[in-house]
Amino acid sequence: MKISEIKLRIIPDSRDKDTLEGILRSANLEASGQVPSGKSTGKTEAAVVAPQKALEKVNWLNSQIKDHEFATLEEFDHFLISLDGTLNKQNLGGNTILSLSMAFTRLLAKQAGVELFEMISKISGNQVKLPFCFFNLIEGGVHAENSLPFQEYLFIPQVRSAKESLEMVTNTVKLLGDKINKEYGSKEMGDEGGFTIAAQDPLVGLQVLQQLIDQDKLKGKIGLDVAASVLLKDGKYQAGDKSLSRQDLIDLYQKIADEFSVLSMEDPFDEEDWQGFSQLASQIGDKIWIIGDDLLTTNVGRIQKAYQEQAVNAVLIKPNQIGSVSETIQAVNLAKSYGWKIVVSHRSGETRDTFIADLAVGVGADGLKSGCPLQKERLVKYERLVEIESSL
Ligand code: 2PG
Ligand code: MG
Repeated sequence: MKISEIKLRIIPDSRDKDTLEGILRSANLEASGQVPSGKSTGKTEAAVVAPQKALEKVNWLNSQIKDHEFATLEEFDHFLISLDGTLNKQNLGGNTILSLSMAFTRLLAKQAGVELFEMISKISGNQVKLPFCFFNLIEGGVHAENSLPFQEYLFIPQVRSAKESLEMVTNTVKLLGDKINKEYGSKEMGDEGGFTIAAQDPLVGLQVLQQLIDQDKLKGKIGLDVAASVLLKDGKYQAGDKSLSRQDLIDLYQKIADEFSVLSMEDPFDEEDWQGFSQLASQIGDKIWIIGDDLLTTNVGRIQKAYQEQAVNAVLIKPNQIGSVSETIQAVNLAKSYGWKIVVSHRSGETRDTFIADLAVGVGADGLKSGCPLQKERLVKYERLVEIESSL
């Protein structure tokens, strides 16, 4: 495929911050991709270039790309990656490259007359599968002021139907909001549209969700994203008013695993605390998904290291952490070869692009984490899953 024109546009994200939309034209086809941005970011993520700076490179990009023929997504991505010429994509920005890489994947689907998820399934060599929905209902950490120390309390319906999962949560969020308001007087929402709770004890978020599960108002399990990198200060983890050592945290997680219906724990330790991850994985990894996010940054090198260290049994996949679709797929396939669970994820600053829903289905992921459906940017991804489900 030849690209006749590259365009970049600045659009607002869910936090009203500028982000990029990349648009590609090939003959009479056009496709685009919008990129999100994170707040609790891993240190080894691809660089983000200011959208205004990215726009200044469009003419140059157009001059470089004309006359090139791309047979595959990988060829297209490698072309941009080599134009960038740095290890962390700091010249063009992972955001610029990813927006164009998403657009190119959509062009391939359009050209072949297939759905995006079908194209991703073909490119990645994986069978299409519907993921579990990871709904972020209660927020804390850096995504919510005056709330719990852990970043996300997720509810995961244990049904492989996006339609049923979304209905269950939509029918219960009002009840949850009223309960939190009555018991804790918290009214604010977090960055991803979830509720906040003005309390210091990290167990409170778990207790609230567990009560709804015990009353049969919610049918499923709980997931946690501790996002522990932001908790580590001077060698100790600051969880609310408590200062915890690695061993204290391991004991806390053991208690949580024993007392609550927990399916997954994401980033339970700092991104360089490999020992914490390995100890926890050997202690409770046989029954809990230990998910690496900031730890792994969708990066094959870090995923390999985590395998050697036996640090996790699951990976969070965020395309903008690595900055292209083909590298994202490589990360998924490597993690799959280790037998790990795959959870595709949005970022805390999101757009209305639904690419990750197709990605999750196309690579056959086990989960899709897209925040709380009360916020439009999050809802559209779950709705896209429902649409895909009804087409299968
Ligand atoms: C996370 C994400 C998304 P952020 O930590 O998993 O929920 O947050 O995009 O801020 O890194
Ligand atoms: Mg995370």
